[in-house]
Amino acid sequence: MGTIGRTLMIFLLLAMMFEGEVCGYRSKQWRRSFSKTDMKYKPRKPLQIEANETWVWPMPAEWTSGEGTLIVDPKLELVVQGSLSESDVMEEAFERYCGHIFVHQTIMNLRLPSDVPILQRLVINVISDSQTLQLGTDESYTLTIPASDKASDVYLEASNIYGALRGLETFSQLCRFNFETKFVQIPRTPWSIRDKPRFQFRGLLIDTSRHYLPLETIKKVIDSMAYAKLNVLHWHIVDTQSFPLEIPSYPGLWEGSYTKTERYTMEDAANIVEYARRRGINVMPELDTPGHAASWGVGYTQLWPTPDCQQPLDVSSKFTFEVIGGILADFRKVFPFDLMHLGGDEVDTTCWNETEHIHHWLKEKDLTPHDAYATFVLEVQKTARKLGWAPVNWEEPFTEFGDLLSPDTVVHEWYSSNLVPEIVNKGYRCIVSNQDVWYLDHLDVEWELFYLNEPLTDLNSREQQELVIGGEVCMWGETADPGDIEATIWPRAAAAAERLWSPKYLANSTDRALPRLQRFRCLLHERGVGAAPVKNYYAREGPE
Ligand code: CP6
Repeated sequence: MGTIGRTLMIFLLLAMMFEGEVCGYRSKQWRRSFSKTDMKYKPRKPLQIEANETWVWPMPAEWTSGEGTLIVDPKLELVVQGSLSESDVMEEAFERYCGHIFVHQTIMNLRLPSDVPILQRLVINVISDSQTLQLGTDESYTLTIPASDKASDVYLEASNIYGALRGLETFSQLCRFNFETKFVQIPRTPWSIRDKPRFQFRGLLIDTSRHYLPLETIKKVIDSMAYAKLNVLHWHIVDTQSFPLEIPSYPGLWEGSYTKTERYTMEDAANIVEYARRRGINVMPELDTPGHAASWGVGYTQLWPTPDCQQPLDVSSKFTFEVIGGILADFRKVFPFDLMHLGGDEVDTTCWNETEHIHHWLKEKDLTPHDAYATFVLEVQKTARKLGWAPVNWEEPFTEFGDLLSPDTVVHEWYSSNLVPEIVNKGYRCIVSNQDVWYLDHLDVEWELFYLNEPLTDLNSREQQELVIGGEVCMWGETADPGDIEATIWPRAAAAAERLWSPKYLANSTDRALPRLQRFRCLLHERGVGAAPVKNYYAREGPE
């Protein structure tokens, strides 16, 4: 390439960088001074995808589309068929989605053209009346949108309401407001979509200990999870920094909250769980012990080895296990999900050795601090199991004393590379959260790495693969509070959401995903979620 060619290339590259983001504004973060081009209107091309592609995020398992267009009546009606005895979840969801679909259409008595078919009814056929939402609940659905010259019904079929919710999300993403006709339209009809998730566990962790998150913030996070078809909110409620939740059995515990207003009542927790259920999302609570627990001792100092050495919790004291039993029993009343996360990570046993009465106790029982760590975690697991939960632990109990864990344990990988094959080869179920690429608090990790993290890497047999129940992106709270949590989660969590929902062969190219992810980010904005730009935001390299 000659000098002219190279100059042109550089110019083009710079021009692309300055192009910035979509959604109707351009990023100016690298501009230092005024230039003449700033003073002129610069049209921007709309996002483009291939003709056989879909904008729906995450990509459905199977679809076909045509070349027609349908207008959607702003008085779209919901018809629920099948065996539902109570359809309030469906009706409420339909109202929510109408709000999204018709956000530009405040005039309900629009004069619709009389010579073309109009979509007037959304017919939802729900086969089973079960309202149970658990790990493995069927989320599949089929969505049929007729050709422009055919019947006026959209048909959505699912085995239960939760699959129907996923189908409603997909339907809402196909509807677009046309600013010329001022109608909501569905392009490329007819559509036939047959969809189901690749993994049953598609999680997002929030951490209300490092920063308190108001209920409204948590609810908005839940709303946004449903847009990306994520289905487990992993609620890391308590940690060293604060204990914000009320525990009726031990009312002193929330003395460890930051302030008296930065707290959740048990009713709040129940309210969050029900809010999430109505969006097809399970809440998996976490009680992290014996480390990450210093805030417990604000109200009950006897839980600390000593006031100067506050964790791990005192392993030698019966009271410690009474308190844990009380907390778990209280949790059980509001958290119906089958999985209970018991933490068990990052335990430093120095305090146990250095505290006289614990040191004596260890000697007496002939236990090393490491043995005591194992005993502690196993004891808490036993309590959780008695309450009907399958225990989840971070990977350390597996790497430290894996031979002692019973087979119902779910191991949550996060730290060690290449651990997943070891976990499943020992027969344990596994959740993948690789800290290098799925930790949202790592602000410098870009969406492409989130997108390309493949949970089944190096797993060849079906038995191995089926033990990986899914994955989870983690929004640890040290680096984000209500002011920036949405922009820290989105759009990168969406990249992982497509990896966890869509078939692998459809979700393997970031080039292909890019315009679709940019469009999904616009959709988040349209729905009031403050997602960060897809490009350029985290990697602030740019020209000087
Ligand atoms: N808190 C708890 C944390 C982390 C973990 N557990 C954590 C560790 C390392 C990184 C990010 C988060 N903040 N309770 C580890 C599972 Cl890089």
